[in-house]
Amino acid sequence: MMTKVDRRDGRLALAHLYVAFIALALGGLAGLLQVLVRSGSFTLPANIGYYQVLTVHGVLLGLVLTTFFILGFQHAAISRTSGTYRSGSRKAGWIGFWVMLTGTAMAAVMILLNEATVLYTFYAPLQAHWIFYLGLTFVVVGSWIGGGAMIAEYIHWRKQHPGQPSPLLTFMAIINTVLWIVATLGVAGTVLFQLLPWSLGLVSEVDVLISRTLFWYFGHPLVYFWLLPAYMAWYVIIPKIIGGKIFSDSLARLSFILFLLFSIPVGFHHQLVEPGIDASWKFLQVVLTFMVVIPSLMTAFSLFATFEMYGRSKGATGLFGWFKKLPWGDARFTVPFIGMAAFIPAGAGGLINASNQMNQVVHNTIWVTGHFHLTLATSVVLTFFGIAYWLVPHLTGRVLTKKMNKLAIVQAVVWAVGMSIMSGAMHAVGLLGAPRRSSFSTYGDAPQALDWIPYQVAQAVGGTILFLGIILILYIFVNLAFFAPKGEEEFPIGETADEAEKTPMVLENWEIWLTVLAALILIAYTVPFADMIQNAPPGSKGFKLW
Ligand code: CU1
Repeated sequence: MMTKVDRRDGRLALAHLYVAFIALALGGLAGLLQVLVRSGSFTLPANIGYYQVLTVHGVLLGLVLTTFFILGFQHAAISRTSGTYRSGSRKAGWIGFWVMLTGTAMAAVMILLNEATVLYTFYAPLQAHWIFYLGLTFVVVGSWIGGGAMIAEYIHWRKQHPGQPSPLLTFMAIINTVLWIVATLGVAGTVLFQLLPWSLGLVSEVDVLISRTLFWYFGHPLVYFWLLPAYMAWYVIIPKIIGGKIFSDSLARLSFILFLLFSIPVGFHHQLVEPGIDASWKFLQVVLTFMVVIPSLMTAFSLFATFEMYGRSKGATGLFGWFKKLPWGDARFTVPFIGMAAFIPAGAGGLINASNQMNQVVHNTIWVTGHFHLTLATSVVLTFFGIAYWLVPHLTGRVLTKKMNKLAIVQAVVWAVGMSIMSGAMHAVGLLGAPRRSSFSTYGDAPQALDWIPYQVAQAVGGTILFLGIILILYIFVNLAFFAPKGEEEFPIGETADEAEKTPMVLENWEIWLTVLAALILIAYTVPFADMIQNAPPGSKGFKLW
């Protein structure tokens, strides 16, 4: 196995990371503007609209930062664990990158021109300029090309090593790529067959229920697409950083397979209050949603087993003695660990959102925003930062200095404090009924609005602290990319514990898992989707192709 990512593959990965961090800078600024507006004491200059800024923030951070970072990380991870890319795959990786970047630029220009102020979920009947939808299509297609390169390298490795399980990190990246490709079929469907023709004026109506259903077929697995790379770091990289071992290769693979199976056929839990979907289908999908508890608990168990095994090997005694033995001074561990800790309240909130009854309380309130600022904007993003602290210098041939390491830990603490305040306030005022996505100017006359003000101010305080955190991470990123001293930074890959069972090959049998996946999707969606088409409201032509 290579211990260093090939220079040429490294450049491909780095290109993705540069775009991701530029998106973080601009999207973070947009986030700051939003909380300031919501505090009620700030107005946007130059006729910039609140919802426009909201769109910039959501698209840049939710879609651009994540997709580019993840593809860059996965390219590097596959090259590191399965060997240097063949030139065809690397070329495909670059084509994918440029297609995605072109699409991003198209969408960004339209958002900046205020021609695509449709939020990052771009639900109909909000309508954007067709160039925005075409740009999104480019982003998705580009990601398929990049993902195709990853799959090609994986297939090549399997052919070269018959009968052997693939490297764990490669396997995980491939699961995430498959999840992404299957999930994006939904968003590609609504964009290509509904939103794009509609924005071009080729059709006069869009069936909103169908477009939302296709969106959420994609939207829920989207969050797992964000989460799984963080899990890759927790399962495979953190054990090596702390000097321990991966608890079980098989358990890690099985949990990733379960995440793939249970993240896609569940989009209805975002549509629980929507008419036009029979309650029994919503019930089935909610049950499938809750299945995700199984791999989640497997993951938590596995990670803490690694921590405990390591601590005990260092002589820790008692129930929690191992906790003190962990390398708290190492940003590569501590930053993702804070992310992991945030996942405990984040997961609990997710159970509330997905529960039909409790969802009624929080639906479309700013609680939901608070929720995904714990999941995506804390657990995932802090883990991504933790990855960047070794990945960027590894790829640029530099090192993470003691000083930057310390600053990275400060950054994570600033982030945790800012997010606790902002997300905490969002959760709390959401329970009081404050709507998500709205600004004070739109609900200021509501009788409850006055009660919400202190929470909006708290959001602004937390958001401002978070913006400070963004300045810190950008400073560290630029240092690691361009200024840190030259040297060798390790790309850590954990080894499996000696006591772990041998990995059974059934875990790598794609025929089985893809069949189960297809069956689950068909069971969960065929009948309700057919219902939507047959019972499309008069005047709506439903899904144009049908
Ligand atoms: Cu969801």
